[in-house]
Amino acid sequence: MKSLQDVRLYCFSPGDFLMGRDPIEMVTAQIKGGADVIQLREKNLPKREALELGLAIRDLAKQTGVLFIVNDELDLALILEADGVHLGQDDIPIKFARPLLKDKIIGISTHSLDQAQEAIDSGADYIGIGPVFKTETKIKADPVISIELILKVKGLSPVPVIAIGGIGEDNIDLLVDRGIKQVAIISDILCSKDIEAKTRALKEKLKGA
Ligand code: 3NM
Repeated sequence: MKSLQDVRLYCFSPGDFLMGRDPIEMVTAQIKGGADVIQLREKNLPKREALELGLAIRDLAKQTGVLFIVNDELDLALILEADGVHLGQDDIPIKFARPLLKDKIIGISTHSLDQAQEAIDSGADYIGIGPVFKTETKIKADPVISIELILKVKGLSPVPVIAIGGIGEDNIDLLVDRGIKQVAIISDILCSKDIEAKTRALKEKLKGA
């Protein structure tokens, strides 16, 4: 299994970007292209369907050594024996999640220095920070943050800091050139016609970072 420190490219289940395609093929393509993490993020799928999809992704991730993280839902993370959970600012606080998740990974979305510091203080295993660029993917996205803020958080964080929001092939170099080499990407990959090639191209850029 990959360690969080080694994660370069953090990827996602199809969510609203399914567009008539096969979700398992979409995840497989990302893994083949070099995804280090797959997060089950299905905000609009009935829970039972999310569970079924999660079981399939969990098995794929286990076979390939990719980390499997469940978005928001502690019960699904436990049932699916995921490697961990990703929590937002409005989800269950880490002090309540930790006793249930024990030594599993807990990641937290943050959008400011204060939130990042709080996540570190509460024992998050990694921090998501964003949005780095404008994004249409997240409903009610927070204001765009600066690259300087990411660098500041990276400087004070003992745990990995993963940049997210509006990142794609057109702007990833702006991050890579500043030494930011752990990123999460949804739409640029999932909207692509050739998901495997897109994932590979992005991963190559991060490997050079
Ligand atoms: N979280 P895309 S931005 C899920 O700012 C998510 O914490 C964000 O999707 C944050 O790569 C975001 O398509 C959406 O912009 C990322």
